Amino acid sequence: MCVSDSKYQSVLTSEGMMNMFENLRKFDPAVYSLMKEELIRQQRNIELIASENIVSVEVMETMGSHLTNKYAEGYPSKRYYGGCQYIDEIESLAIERLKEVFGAEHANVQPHSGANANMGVYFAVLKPGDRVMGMNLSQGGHLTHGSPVNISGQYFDFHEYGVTKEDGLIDYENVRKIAHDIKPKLIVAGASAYPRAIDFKRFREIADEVGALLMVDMAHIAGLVAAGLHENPCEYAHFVTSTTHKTLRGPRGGIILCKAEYGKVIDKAIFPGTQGGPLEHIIAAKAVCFKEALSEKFKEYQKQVVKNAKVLSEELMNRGFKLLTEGTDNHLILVDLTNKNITGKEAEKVLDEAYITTNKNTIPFDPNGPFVTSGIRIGTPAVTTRGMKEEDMKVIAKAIDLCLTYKDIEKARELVVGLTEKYPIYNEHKLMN
Ligand code: DSN
Repeated sequence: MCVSDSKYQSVLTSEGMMNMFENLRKFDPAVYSLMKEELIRQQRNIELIASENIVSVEVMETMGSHLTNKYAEGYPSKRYYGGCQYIDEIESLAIERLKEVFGAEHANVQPHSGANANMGVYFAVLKPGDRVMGMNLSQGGHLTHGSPVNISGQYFDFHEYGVTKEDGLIDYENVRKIAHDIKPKLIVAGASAYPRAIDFKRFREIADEVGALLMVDMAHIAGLVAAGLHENPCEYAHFVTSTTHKTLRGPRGGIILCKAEYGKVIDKAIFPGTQGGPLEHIIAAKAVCFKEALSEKFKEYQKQVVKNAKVLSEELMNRGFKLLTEGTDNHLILVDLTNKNITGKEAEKVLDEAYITTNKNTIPFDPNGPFVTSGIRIGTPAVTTRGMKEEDMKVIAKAIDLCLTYKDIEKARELVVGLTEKYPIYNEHKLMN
């Protein structure tokens, strides 16, 4: 759908975000105009994808900087290239800030993504064929936690654990039983579609009982952990991996935290083990993100993310939606659509027509496959960054209900546009909120 630019003048005029790209506009109008369309989409839509967020202008400026010009293979003060004196300081600053945010003993800020971070830990401590445990992908886990289509599932002998059919919560007794049966070398905890707090202490107890190492992938909840709203896995896990762009609200990238004794082996596994030159423009933007994460404002933001998710989940349940675990402790909600006579794939499409962006998601024991699914996953990080609060969550729940129950797209769209016009994503180069 083509949207008239005039409705989005605050975003697109001389004061607006696209003004940052004047040189690009002149040189490459094709890329520029697609970037503009995407900005309009982001401004117009309610972003409910639980793994997405909206970075600050400061993070964005740092990413799009001359730091991309520099090769810096190696680590601060141990590089394979000259001219790294300022890059060394930037990367060291990122490392120190990251350690402070999570109270970690050692930090590596070079992984290009969460998948690379996970691969780094596997490469550091496993040999091909070693036994590992990870959460089942269709019950809330992640591709890189041993899915057979991912390198993790093909190179290592992953065994799955999951949630109970009755309440959708992680079945810790079953985790324990599997661990005792197979004696894994590594247990992977963490999820990409699990709405409840994860008991990392219990995972560590199980790992200790069988002599396994524990890795926690906290990508989804990293911002909540940084703000003290979720148990910190660094207290219990030998290795903690994360992305930096979900609740943590930084640039797209990955990180690894670990106990000091594993620092060397982790660093070697990332470079030269699985990556080449680090992305120093992204590492600098990570440093900016970590500075933001240490602020009071960031803690307030994360509290609001959780409050918003709670209100949205209650409102959806009041409107007859079934939610996995009947609610949420964190930033995300998994809606089970089996009582709504619509698949996840159809729901995602219908919501998108009303400018509500979500993703279809399998629910535990899903009768449909991963391309169709019986659920949608929704999250509050991005809408909270825009400044939306509890009252706005009620409007979002109503708009979702209008789409999925009453099929009234027009009315839902009116509600959505009302909200997105009230909360611009960027205004005079400043992120709202
Ligand atoms: N793709 C991410 C998510 O949406 O949860 C995880 O990597």
